[in-house]
Amino acid sequence: MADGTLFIGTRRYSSWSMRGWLAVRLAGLDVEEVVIPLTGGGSDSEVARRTPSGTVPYLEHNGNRVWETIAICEYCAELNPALWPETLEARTHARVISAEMHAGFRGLRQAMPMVLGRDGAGHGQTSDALVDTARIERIWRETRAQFGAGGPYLFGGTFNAADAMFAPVVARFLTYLPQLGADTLSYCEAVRAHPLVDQWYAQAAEEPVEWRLAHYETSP
Ligand SMILES: N[C@@H](CCC(=O)N[C@@H](CS)C(=O)NCC(=O)O)C(=O)O
Repeated sequence: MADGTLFIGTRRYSSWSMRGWLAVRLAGLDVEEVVIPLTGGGSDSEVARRTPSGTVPYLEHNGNRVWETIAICEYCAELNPALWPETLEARTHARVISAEMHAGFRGLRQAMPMVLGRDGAGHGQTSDALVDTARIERIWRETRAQFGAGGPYLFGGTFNAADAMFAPVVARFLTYLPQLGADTLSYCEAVRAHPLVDQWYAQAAEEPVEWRLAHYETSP
């Protein structure tokens, strides 16, 4: 029997679920997955009924109840410290940029919603989204320059919780194709090729088309 349950939303759309799922899988937790098709929210939605905060991801594990993606990452790192880098300096930076991701980039998130498999080239390039894009490129560039020697990820050869936090941004960049530096593109390719990210995409592609929401498929 599994040690708990991870509640996630439609894989095609749910960027926060993707992050939480990656953290849980990186940590190797044995949990059953429950996918709740997203319907656009509301107090009577299934997500609202089945989770404390009315949001996914939501993790129940060995009696612990964890919501908020950044808290799920921290919980997973308690059980598998390799989710954060080894040195205090790198670990601090990983937490800082993950917190910045968790709290920010609203312009990008609104204009370029995650829609895996959609051809959105050229869409969503509002000025706010492009400001966020530039900031994210800078974070990735500086992080990799300082901590990423010897591997394709933010902190080198190990895909960690910080990469998980930014994986849906990679998905957005690959969908909407804003103008990006060569170093950004090579990071995006590495993240997209990671086996867990690839598994998430493959499972998203198998979701019923009835789960699709016109709002995400056609806008902005
Ligand atoms: N701050 C939350 C945000 C989670 C969130 O907004 N999740 C969306 C799906 S990506 C959600 O559950 N929305 C409610 C719904 O669609 O019913 C976190 O970090 O986990």
